Amino acid sequence: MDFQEKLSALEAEHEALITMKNEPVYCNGVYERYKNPILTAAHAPLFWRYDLDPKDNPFLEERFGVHAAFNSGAIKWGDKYVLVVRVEADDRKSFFAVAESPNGVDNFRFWDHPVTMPEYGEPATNVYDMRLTRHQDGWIYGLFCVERKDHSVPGDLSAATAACGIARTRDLVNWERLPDLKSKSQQRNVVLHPEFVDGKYALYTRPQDGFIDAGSGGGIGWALVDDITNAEVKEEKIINQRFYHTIKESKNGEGPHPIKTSKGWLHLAHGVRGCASGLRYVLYMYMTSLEDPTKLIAQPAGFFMVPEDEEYIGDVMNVLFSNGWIADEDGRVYIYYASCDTRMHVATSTVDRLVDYCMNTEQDGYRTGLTVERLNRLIDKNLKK
Ligand code: M1P
Repeated sequence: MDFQEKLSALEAEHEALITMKNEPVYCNGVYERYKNPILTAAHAPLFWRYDLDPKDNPFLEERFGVHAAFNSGAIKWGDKYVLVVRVEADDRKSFFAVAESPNGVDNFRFWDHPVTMPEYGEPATNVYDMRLTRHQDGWIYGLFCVERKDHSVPGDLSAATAACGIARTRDLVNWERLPDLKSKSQQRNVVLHPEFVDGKYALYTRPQDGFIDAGSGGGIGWALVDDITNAEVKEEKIINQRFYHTIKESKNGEGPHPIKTSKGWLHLAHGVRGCASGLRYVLYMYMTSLEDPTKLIAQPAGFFMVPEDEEYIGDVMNVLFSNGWIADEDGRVYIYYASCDTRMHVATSTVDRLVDYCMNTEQDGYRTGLTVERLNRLIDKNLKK
């Protein structure tokens, strides 16, 4: 095949992948999963990966490797469903890129250029996991993890620090970088609440002792901030705790910002526990009060979603992670989740079904006897019919 034939074949294959129709495959009453991942490394445009000049690239070799497309923030943008995707290059560095779909479940296409994120302070070694918030103040904020080398342990090549980067935009193209969040501890999974609370910006935080370990950080925290252009965590209250022998024993983290419903704020989060095959990341839900967003009002037992089938396999096995969802005007909810730090998927539900799930699924009793009692209550109710 000559250069043009090879390129035409690649283009046809790429277009077929992008335009592949997606269908719901499974429903447990709470949500539908979909047949195909919605974004993978192979969705990256060919003009990101190949030098398309036959003179400079006669063998049509890949010149820039895109390895993964995962952990995406999400926002409705006009009538489009838009993700700010964590794209990871072959060199392990990730960056943000915007992809849009006309219907939220397939036909996701990357915009031509990745996001050029301005630096703040020491340039980041890596950035990832952006949470998007259309805030009451009129800006769209992106909060994300900024990873830098930890210079205090020069002999340790893996030593790193995690901080919360803050940027804002009005068009998802031009970003104004604000100072990183000041905090006594390292921080990852920081999320901006969409409304002012007591006239202040409100953050979901995740204090952690080290880069990986949450350690003494008790769970998902809450902090009020006077000035988002100089944000500092002064006081932090844990609002969703880790707990022994649960799906969030090792750590947890807020997903996207919560959805406001008539019954309370609806939250999606990830919980992590250790097992023989490493850390297992699953998704779970909880709700907080509208009057007091720090007050837990519902926490269904266990996980909401876990990796299934091919979702188990990837760069970092046994991981589901979500930092983006979209609640449409008609009450439909698009839950964007990644599997194994490799690819993006969608699940769909509605606000009503998710609230019902949270309000009517009993909570964890923290011991097996209470789990059996919970099951027996349901069995007895059904058998009485
Ligand atoms: O590899 C799984 C996840 O590990 C981290 O999650 P957490 O912040 O809870 O420790 C993040 O690096 C996340 O991006 C990744 O998906």
